[in-house]
Amino acid sequence: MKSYPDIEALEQAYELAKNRYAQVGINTDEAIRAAGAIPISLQCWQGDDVRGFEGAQSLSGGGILATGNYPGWARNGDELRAHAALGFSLIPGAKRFNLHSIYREGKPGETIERDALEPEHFQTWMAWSKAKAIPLDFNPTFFAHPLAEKATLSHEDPEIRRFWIRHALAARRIASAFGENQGSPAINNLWIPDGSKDMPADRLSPRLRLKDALDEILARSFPPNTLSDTLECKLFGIGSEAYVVGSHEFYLSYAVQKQLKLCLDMGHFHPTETIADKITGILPFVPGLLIHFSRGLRWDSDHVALFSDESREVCREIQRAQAFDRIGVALDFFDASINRIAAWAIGARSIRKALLEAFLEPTSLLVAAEKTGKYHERLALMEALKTFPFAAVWDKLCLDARVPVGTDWLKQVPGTT
Ligand code: RNT
Ligand code: ZN
Repeated sequence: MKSYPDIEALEQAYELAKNRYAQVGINTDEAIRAAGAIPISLQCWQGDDVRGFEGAQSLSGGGILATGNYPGWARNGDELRAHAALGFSLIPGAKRFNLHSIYREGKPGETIERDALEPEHFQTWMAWSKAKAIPLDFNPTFFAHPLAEKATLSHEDPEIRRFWIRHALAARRIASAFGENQGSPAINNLWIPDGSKDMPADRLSPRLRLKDALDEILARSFPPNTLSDTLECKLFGIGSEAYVVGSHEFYLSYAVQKQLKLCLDMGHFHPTETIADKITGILPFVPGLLIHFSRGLRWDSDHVALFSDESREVCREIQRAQAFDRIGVALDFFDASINRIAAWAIGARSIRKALLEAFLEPTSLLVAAEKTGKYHERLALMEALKTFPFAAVWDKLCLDARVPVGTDWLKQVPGTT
């Protein structure tokens, strides 16, 4: 029996697939190149269930939750970097790594207040990023902290609010240092958990305080070639079911007014609401977007992102709008019930697959049918594309990228039989 993967058979299957796609005007070699070149930013927090290195035993506070007790979460920077490097070797195409402030490193046991964080606390990350040629992204951390129990940037106590403003500024400074280190902007994404479990009597005041806080945070300018700011909205969280200060309408309005980028997380809207259609609705009015690929199961549960209808539609929309230069692709899930390296591999490979499928779409044919009112033709082609030999092109993308084909990558994951 031939060993798997049978490279010759894969190459033959690819040649047949290439011809099939050529019949609808698609060059599969080009699609493979284009899909592989889009960076996917892997979330460091899947590696340790959002624990971080401040000494927290488990994620608590802020209304986000990693459930499960699968062994093997990374306990320090060296382990997290080693696990991430193994994950990278299983994922084809360009990659970035996305850090949260709580992943700062210091001397063992050292307390570093979040408003006193400096680029030096991320020196090891920056050296690693450079050595591996993996650019970094960043996030201030507004959860899992005693001062975050009631609220953060919208807190009514000016002292607490100021603490979080200083933290947000520190995060921008650090992200800008990343950008300088890597020679391209680091995305710094701001998400706060502020909200209310039950119906608030005053929805306005916290929003006005958040607006003022953002004004102050964003007043400081950094070279745009080092830092790119994004704001992430949310509909609800655990403990903020009735009201979230940083809602979609709030950040959308703010981003349009200040010309900032927005982050759309797939789990942050009503359970039946999807984000694909929002992309071209927002893009004409803001400089860009960041997508958090995630999978909510009945709620914003942050399950591993998959090659799902929702992910595929988002990638298709970005391709059709030719907007990859203005839209960041990032993962945001944290499943503590499965092997964490496998979670990265499953999620990132799935999104790479969705990107490839998007580049294999003969969009111009669909648009031509649309323009001439032949909607039956458009629908027929969309339906036919679903059974094109996509798998052979995906296998070829993995082969070219020298990462395992099919489920072969599982052999590399510790604890897999
Ligand atoms: C929370 C947001 C946010 C976080 C990460 C850890 O609902 O999605 O992006 O998941 O910052
Ligand atoms: Zn998110």
